[in-house]
Amino acid sequence: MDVGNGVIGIRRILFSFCGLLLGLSAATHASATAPLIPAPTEIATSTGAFSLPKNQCVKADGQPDYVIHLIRERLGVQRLYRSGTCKSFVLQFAEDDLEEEGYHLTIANDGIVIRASSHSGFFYAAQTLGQLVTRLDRGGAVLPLVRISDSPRFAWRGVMLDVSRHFFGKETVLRLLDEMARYKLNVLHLHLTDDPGWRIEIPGYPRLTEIGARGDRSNPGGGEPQFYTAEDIQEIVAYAAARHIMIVPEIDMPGHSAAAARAYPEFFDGNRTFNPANEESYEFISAVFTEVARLFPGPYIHFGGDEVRYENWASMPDVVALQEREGLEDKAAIEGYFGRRVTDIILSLGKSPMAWDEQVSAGADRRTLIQWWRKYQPEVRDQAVRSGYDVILSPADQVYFDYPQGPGEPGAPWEGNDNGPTSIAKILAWQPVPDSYTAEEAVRVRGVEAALWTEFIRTDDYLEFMAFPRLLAFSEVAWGPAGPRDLEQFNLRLAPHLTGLRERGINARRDETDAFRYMTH
Ligand code: TNX
Repeated sequence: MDVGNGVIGIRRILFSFCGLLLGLSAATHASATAPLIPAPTEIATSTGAFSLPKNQCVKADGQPDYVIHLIRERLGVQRLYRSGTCKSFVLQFAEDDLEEEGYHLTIANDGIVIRASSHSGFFYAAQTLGQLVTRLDRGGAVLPLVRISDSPRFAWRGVMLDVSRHFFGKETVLRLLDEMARYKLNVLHLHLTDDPGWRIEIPGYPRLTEIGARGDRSNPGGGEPQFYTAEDIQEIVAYAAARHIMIVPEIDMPGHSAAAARAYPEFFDGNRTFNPANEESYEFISAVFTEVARLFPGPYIHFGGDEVRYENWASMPDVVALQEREGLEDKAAIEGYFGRRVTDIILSLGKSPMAWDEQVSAGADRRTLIQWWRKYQPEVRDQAVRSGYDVILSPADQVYFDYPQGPGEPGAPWEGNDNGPTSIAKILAWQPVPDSYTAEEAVRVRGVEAALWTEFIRTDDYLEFMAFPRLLAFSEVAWGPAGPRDLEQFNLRLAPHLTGLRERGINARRDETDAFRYMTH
């Protein structure tokens, strides 16, 4: 049974077929009959289809509300029992000894069986099932006959959204979470603060939102404050949790902090960088992280630590005194001191620190999860891995979705956008873990994260245009197995997803002709 033959990303078929699926076709046909994104680890299809009538018994004992909702909505099932009184079931959830997030899904002539060991496994199986529906009408759902065995390559499949440069409200975040869940992405990193705006309320520091939250990159300091209330955050966190998505809050420091500096200049250097010698700076930071830790139940707090402009420190008497007292050699060492104070605060709150890769040379605590972004400095990634940090990979060239998608298309004009636009082809070609890594080094790579920086993105429409369908290609890298990926085969699978995104009101880019609507420079 050579179903894996010639199929990109499909490793091997583990299952022995029990005669249920006769007429097994080569899995290459899966692109036509099962346009799944991300592609599952293993899939075997057979000819024929299964109809799931609306009025049938579905046994879903123990499944949480959201999985029930998925099954109802995407499969049109009306009668659904958490503890069944029916004699037979057309869809069943069964416990199995699989790895966390993994699942087996069988659609045969006599019904559907989902096997998993955890809620997330059942959840991802339900997402896959939703993607398999070829027709949903008054009679119910029609699905292809398949056997799928699937589990993610990376535990961390992230998306970063910058809500400081331009603010995106709760509704936008919830819509993004829905799409992330559909494509099996499981971390939303919110870049909550930066120079243009501070976007979270902190008790005891009202000026952060009264002053720091005003304005954005298009309208510096102006307009009404734009930020998430504590209730907004609680709603976002709960919505994400139902979809197996963790929220990682980022409060960027000691640089990229002009918004906080406008509100509380006494903790800063006269410009946009914290004063590392002022004990009150750490009291402030402690209050901020205490509230962040309260609102975000996830284990991580990201403290930024990127692109620190510390020129002013040299002329500040208290910083010079600190440097002498602590025996700090240079400004990088002062940055390291600041980082250690901050990681101590985060650790004391029972959270794990996370930071951009500049913190490797600043000597961050080894418990800091490092996010590598400077793709022109692969040695920083390697140094991090070899010196015992866990890393998340976000190389600007492959996964910064503020960069253009095609030649001449709109996008951020920053350096880093080398080797052509950040196209689907470029994303699919990305092999996150270098071949040279040993097995121990490779496990340090906890995952990957795409970044939606918003200096030039002001509207939901444009945000969606930049994010979709690139996030779908990204999910192929984040979830799917290692190895070469076939662009043509991906594009075949992508076509119905583009239609679906558009039907859901998402302004996904279809081709280069769409880009002209957004020509801004
Ligand atoms: C670099 S990535 C930045 C961001 C910008 C982004 C634009 C990082 C840690 N810093 O502040 O928004 O490039 O592409």
